[in-house]
Amino acid sequence: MYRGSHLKLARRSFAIALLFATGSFNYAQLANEQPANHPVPAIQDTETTAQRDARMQWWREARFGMFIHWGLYSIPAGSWNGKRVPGPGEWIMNYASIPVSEYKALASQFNPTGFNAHDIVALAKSSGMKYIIVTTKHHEGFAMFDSKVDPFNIVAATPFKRDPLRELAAECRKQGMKLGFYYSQNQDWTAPGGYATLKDDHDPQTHHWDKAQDGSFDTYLHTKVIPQLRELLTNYGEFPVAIWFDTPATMTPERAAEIVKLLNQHPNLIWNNRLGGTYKGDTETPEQYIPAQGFPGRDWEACMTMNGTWGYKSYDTDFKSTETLLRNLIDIASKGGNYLLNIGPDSHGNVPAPEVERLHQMGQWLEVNGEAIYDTKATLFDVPTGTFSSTEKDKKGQPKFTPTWNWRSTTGPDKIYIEIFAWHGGSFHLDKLPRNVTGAYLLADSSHKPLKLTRTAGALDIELPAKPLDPIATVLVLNTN
Ligand code: FHN
Repeated sequence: MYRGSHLKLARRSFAIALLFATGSFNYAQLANEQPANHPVPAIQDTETTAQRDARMQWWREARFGMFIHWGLYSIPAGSWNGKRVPGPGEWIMNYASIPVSEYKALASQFNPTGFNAHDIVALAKSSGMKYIIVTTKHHEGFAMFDSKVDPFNIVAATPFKRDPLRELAAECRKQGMKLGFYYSQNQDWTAPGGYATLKDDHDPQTHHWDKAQDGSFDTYLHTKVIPQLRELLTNYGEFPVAIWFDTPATMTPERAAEIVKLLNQHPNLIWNNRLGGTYKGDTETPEQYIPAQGFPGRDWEACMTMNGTWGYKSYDTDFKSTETLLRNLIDIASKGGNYLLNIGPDSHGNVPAPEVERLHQMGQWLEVNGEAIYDTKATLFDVPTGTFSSTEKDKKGQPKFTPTWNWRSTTGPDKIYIEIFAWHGGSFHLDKLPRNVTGAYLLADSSHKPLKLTRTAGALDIELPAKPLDPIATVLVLNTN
């Protein structure tokens, strides 16, 4: 029995390590598999549904947020010693096994004078985004804020000397934007004892590639993570409204509980499912994919890049089209989730032009059609949004899901929104109606001219103009009661 459970544990740890190594770790699965008898109960374990609804309200209404990955990795921008390094830009230190002292030396070159908090917040705003989550310390271990705890930070170690978080917080306050902080609690490649994901040329025991990384994880937790989280939670006024943890790996329930004690002191805070140590947090966080059915009964947020990297990579120009990004937003909203879309500013603090361009275009669509996205609920239609392959598997070994892009639907209290991608003109047919429909119009038609309805035995046909009002998605509104 004892031996068996040990074996199970070993197999499980191995599976987790493998999943991390292959980059296909399913945080939600880990969180859901484990019992909720935490050493320290989190707010989520004790609050009532009404309290939870009140806490989550702004987040549920928001639907669209900006992720910002910005750190020292924007200097090498994907190349080291003249060679292109595979993997996302922010992983360059790990992928290229860069020694700690060499990596830390990047700080003395970091002078992003092009950074302008006003412009970034204004960009998020004009794109229709309602909140920002910014990396305050990514796996590289560099604090992008004024930290008294560790001198490896943007104020103490760079010629820039400014605290971008303070500037972002001030602008978010001014422009009415919510601000949350990403913090890599487990991985830290420059602090002794910080965890690192294993790669081929790392020491298989420690996962390290430099002796300077060796040390005690618990010392790192107590001398860097917890004090820095305390700084982040107390130095920026009403912000952060959310904390975004990442790659929980070696966060045991006891370690996570120490962080939860701190989080519990901020009862309105929202935090995700990646703290680790059995804590489920508030939100599921599918990364780079949209689940076929969302996460019924759970709040969730799909985080995605516009190209193939989170942190800036000078040569990654493989940007998704605005059409794809807008479809993603609509698809996610139709499944009751939020879209956290990433930008990766360069080492001067500038946001790459293709990202700005796409965000502006999304904002233009939302300006007209935002009513169909913000503060809506998931679809009421039981219509598949794609097909599962009987032969191909996805990264998690599940049947591969391929979305179809005909239409999606989102729900308001007395309206059903139908976002039509494939416009056939003439008419739109619905077999079954989840609510009684009293009228219809197109959201982009400012006169809201009523559309002709024809009912036949429970089905409904809505007469549509020959051409769509938007080349990507035209929203049909059904008034319902
Ligand atoms: O390793 C990180 C990665 O760099 C990025 O921050 C993403 C964002 O969700 N999270 C991790 C991988 O899951």
